[in-house]
Amino acid sequence: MLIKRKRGWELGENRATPESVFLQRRSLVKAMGLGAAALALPAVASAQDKDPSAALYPAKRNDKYGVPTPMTAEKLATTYNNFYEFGTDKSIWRDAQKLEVRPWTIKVSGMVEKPFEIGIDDLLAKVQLEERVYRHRCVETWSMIVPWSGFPMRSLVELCKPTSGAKFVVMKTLSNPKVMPEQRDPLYPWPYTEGLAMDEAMNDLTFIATGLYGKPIHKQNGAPLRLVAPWKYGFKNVKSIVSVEFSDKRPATFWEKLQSSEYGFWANVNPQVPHPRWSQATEKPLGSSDRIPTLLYNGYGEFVAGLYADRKAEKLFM
Ligand SMILES: Nc1nc2c(c(=O)[nH]1)N[C@H]1C(S)=C(S)[C@@H](COP(=O)(O)O)O[C@H]1N2
Ligand SMILES: [Mo]
Repeated sequence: MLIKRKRGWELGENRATPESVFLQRRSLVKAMGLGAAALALPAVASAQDKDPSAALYPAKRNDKYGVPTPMTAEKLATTYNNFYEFGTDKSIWRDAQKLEVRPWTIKVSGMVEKPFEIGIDDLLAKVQLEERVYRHRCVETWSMIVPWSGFPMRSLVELCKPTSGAKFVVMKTLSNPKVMPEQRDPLYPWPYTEGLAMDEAMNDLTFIATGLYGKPIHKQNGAPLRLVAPWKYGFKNVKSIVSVEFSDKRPATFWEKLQSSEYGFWANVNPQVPHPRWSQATEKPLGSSDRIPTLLYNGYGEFVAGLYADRKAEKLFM
């Protein structure tokens, strides 16, 4: 049986604004007697260039779902991250460079015609890449607007050939405690697991990101592939996926296992439904000092509200 440790509050660290993080880092750098150059991102650019899929980017932009503005600076979106496998604070981007993203195999299992494995580059060769600029709303109340590259989740589902009884798709992050030190902490329900109902997975908006800012996706953002469901709180967007499983049962997800009273399966963004410990009415865009109103379904209601018409009895917004 799973031992639960009440650590849900760690995902509620909304006091650590990006500004304060940057200010702290700047004073640290100053204290160490280093110049502004130490704040630059030395390793990241070369990791992008060395990626074997680099030539596939940038992909053609699809503006069908809007092009929200203002775009978050790449430096902010790639240095302020949630990736608990590498640590519980926001500054894990440097440690995440240890993640090896080749070879990378995705295992397809469960209720499918035939289970199989596929390498990331074989998968990339089977899909049509495009760029989409999406809003991202973390449950902790920070938000960003970034250009993902990738392909519709629907293309992945079709490739997997689920059987008619499949109702949910369950996705998991790589297990590798050597590289991801927090995975040695047995009180977390590793590996990070998320899921979508089948109709959510097949929705036009649901995206698998393999690129970011016109390049292969950064390791800290979930290379080589991560989920992007922009109408849901950010924790649904499972990173560095190695397993895609189809099931007739709703999975228990990572945060739900840790703290089900605060983090549920559906997790749709709704400014009217507060988190038990803070309001969700407004959000703080990364790099901005002003709060802005949060929108129902993070502004994507026209594309996704219909998914929930027959699910009113569920806890849709937590
Ligand atoms: N495997 C894994 N996926 C994860 C997380 C995580 O800790 N581990 N954090 C989630 C949360 S809470 C958010 S807000 C987003 C953050 O994505 P970003 O770092 O690319 O902005 O990733 C989500 N996916
Ligand atoms: Mo989040």
